[in-house]
Amino acid sequence: MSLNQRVPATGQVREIGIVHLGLGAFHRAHQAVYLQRHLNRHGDSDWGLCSANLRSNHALVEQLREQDGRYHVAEYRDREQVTLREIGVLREALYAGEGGQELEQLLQRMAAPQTRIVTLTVTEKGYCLSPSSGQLRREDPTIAHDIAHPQAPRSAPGIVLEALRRRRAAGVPAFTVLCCDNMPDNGQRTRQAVSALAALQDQALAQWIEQQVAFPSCMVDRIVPAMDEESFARLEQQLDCHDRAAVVCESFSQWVIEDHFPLGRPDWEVEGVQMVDDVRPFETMKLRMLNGSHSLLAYVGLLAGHESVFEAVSDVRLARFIERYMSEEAAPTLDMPAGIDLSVYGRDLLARFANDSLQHRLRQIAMDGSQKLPQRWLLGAEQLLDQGRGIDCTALGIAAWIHYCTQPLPGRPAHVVDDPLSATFADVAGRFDGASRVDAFLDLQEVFPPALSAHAAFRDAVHRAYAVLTRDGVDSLLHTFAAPNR
Ligand code: CS2
Repeated sequence: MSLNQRVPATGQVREIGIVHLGLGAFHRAHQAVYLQRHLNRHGDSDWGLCSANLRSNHALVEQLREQDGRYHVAEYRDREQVTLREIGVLREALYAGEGGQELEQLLQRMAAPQTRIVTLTVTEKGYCLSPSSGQLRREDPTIAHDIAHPQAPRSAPGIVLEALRRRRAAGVPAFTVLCCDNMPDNGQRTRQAVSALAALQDQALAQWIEQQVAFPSCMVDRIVPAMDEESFARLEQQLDCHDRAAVVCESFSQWVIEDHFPLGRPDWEVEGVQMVDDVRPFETMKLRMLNGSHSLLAYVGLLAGHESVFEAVSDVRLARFIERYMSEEAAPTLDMPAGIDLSVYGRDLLARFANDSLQHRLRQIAMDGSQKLPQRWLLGAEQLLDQGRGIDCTALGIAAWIHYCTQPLPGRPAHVVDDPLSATFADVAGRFDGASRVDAFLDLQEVFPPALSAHAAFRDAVHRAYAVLTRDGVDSLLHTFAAPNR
């Protein structure tokens, strides 16, 4: 390891100004890094962080407390160049998953006047919205619980709502809610979740939220694989970093935020954050080009026998396939501000995917497909069909997803399908086979928007891909995509 650099955490946090829900690897390697850089630059700051986990990872919270909230982020440009950054801006770590005292502590922290921003990375499913329509899923057990017990909420929208209720009751102005999950119009979606839940409980509160709470949207980007024993061992051996709360990520990082923070915000732009009026073009670009490619690599790559993103893009056939998807099925659906060249963006993405110092597991990306597919593939596919264009790459992706959700991978034992709809998938797999299985999937209204589901050319393309996939295997399909004169 030749060119490595260490950046210690300096500066003094005066108070906690931001509460974050979802203390996962992504938050620690993205938002916390921007706040630490802000603190290092200014020497002191009112933008200290309190971060909480709502359901998973109690052990991480305990670990962080033992370390007084300090941990390291290893940013890999490649195998040779890594920056090891110390983070000290996280002043409080909470585990609110079991209700009780820590949930109360979290709610009090959110209700405190010093808290001016609440950020979230609770994954797509954490908002309890239907992935295809964006409407609140009232039948979701967590939402049902929060309707019955609004003051001891379990869902992210329920917690935000209870904190806002307390602020309103105490005459404290509303904090700004900043969603940092990979959803289209993510601010608007979060507003929808919180407002719909409020409307079921208290009309006056719902109205106050409508008028007083800002929900700016933002686009976040950094590849941060889940940590495993191999990554910890590498940190110890290569960087002498013995830290069980450490995170490994790529050196690239991007954050584009809609500039609407009524109670103020850190001067993020100094740290390279793009503050804009309308984040939608950036968000759609990232969801369809980066995340869309990721999901294709996950389902098609796993079928082709690969384990990681790096391994998958090193397979020339898959690299070609992704290039085609980006140029023929993602880029034509995007309308970008001047100065953004999508072919350069696409090339850079492939170079990022080829970073061999990250062990980004395809199985991690394959999780929660039902929540991810609409924004990554399906909204774009609708647009392409309207323009009379083909959707072959997307159709292969959907066929591979159906395969992944219903059958073991070739030559492998059965795997766990980690998805809120896994029971539905198992039921479909038990009752239908072949073309009728494809029909049952395409009829899932939670995932497929009605117009797309009813589109004959769409259904045909997926049926064709699935038939070839099950008859001839993934290799034969990838071969067609890699052919130069296709
Ligand atoms: C990935 C994302 O797991 C996934 O579904 O596509 O986590 C991706 O790595 C990030 O959005 C990159 O910014």
